[in-house]
Amino acid sequence: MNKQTLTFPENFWWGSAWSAEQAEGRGETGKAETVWERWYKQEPYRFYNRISSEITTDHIHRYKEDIQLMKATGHNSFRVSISWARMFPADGTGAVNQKAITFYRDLFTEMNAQGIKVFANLYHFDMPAKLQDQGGWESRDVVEAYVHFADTCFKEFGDLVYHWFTFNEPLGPILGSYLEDFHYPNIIDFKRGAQAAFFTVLAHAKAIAAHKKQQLQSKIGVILNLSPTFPRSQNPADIKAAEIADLFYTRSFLDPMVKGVFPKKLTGLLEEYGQLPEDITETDLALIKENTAQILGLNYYEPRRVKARLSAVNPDGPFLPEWFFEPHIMPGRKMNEYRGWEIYEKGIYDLCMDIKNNYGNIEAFISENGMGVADEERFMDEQGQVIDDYRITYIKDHLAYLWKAIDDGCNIKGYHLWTFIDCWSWINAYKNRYGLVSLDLATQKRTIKKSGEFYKQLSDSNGFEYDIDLLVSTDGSYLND
Ligand code: BGP
Repeated sequence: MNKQTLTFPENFWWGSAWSAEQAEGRGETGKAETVWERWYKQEPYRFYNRISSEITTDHIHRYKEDIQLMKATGHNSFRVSISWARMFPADGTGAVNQKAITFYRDLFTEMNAQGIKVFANLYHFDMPAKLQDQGGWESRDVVEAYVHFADTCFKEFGDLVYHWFTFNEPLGPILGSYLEDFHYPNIIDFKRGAQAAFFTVLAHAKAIAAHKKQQLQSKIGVILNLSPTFPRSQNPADIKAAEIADLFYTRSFLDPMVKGVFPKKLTGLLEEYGQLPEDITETDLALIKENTAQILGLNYYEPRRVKARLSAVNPDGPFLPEWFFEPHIMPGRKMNEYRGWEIYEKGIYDLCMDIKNNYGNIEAFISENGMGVADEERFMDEQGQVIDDYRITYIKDHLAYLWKAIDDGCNIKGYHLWTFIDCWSWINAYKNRYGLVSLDLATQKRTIKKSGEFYKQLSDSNGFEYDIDLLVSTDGSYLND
């Protein structure tokens, strides 16, 4: 045992994040149909227990109470997303919705009044369905509609927002919609996905250009889901497999959005396999080069472990990144079985060091990290409080490695947990609960979990006591056993 107090830099951002579609509920302001609402109408059986995003955590009606809960759980900052469909209820374009402006202005004003910095994200998987019908991110018109939406937000809310983000996890919709069948409209087509990815990067650059024109005090950046990639072994075939997986999943958005250029190895590979997007102009590339992220959010949940493929690829099957590698299931790994994700705390350190060493030590923060657990009622005490010691352990173990990364020179400004109050998790709906505050779905009653009380202490003391010897070992036991 070697207990030490791990103290974080002054003014560290303690908070959490969620998104409009996952928490607001439809409300009465008027809102265009989103791809999630459309998909639910078409295939409700794809959603856990057939729960849609109609009501979710009903934040739109309860935001004042929720802001009090943010304070009670130690938030000095919080990330929301602004719903494009709510701002432009006709079909994502046309006239702006005054009722949506009033809602977001009231929400942000109240957050600021209560000492909670507003981190506003412009896109979190929630495309207006009619714009998806026009091609979604495969369409230049949709890029222009997004930039108009972004520009409107800068003008309407620029005085209230501390930092802006163009996208949350832009890789997610590409994987979900074009490669892995977990987002509407469930296309399997790499080349179309590559075009959509390219236009997402272009939309990011154009939104940054629009933000610069407004000359706001805030910074603008992007939030990426990044996993450090580990080969199974030092065998050259495993190393090559890991290098290619890393290009597809980590460098694909990180390089163009932060450095302004696409990795040559990736574009070379796509060219060789005839998968490069066709609609790319020199003007696009120049815009991307000039307008890069000023701040970077890092969503970290799990490492990526990879090995060389065992079997040959079916040349008649659709092209996929997995043509070049297979996931490696590391013997002895620690799992969050509910979500199927490995828990590897040191990965947060490796990720931060990558950003320090290879991306100019850009100002960054952990924008998501967290543990979704099913049936948390099991852990309720007689007063109805969830005693989630496993979540407290998870947070501390990750924060200890984050502290070490900062100690080793990483430019990390904060930590945001996923999430604040249990919210709707896309196709998993309310299966896994992530919150510092539990939600009774039937009554919408909110109750602070034990982790919420811990988070308040953590934020108040800007640190916590930790057995620093644990930084070199991981022991495995988590769930209240
Ligand atoms: C991230 C998303 C969030 C959130 C979280 C947890 O990838 O940005 O929206 O949902 O993951 O994942 P899930 O909800 O799939 O369990």
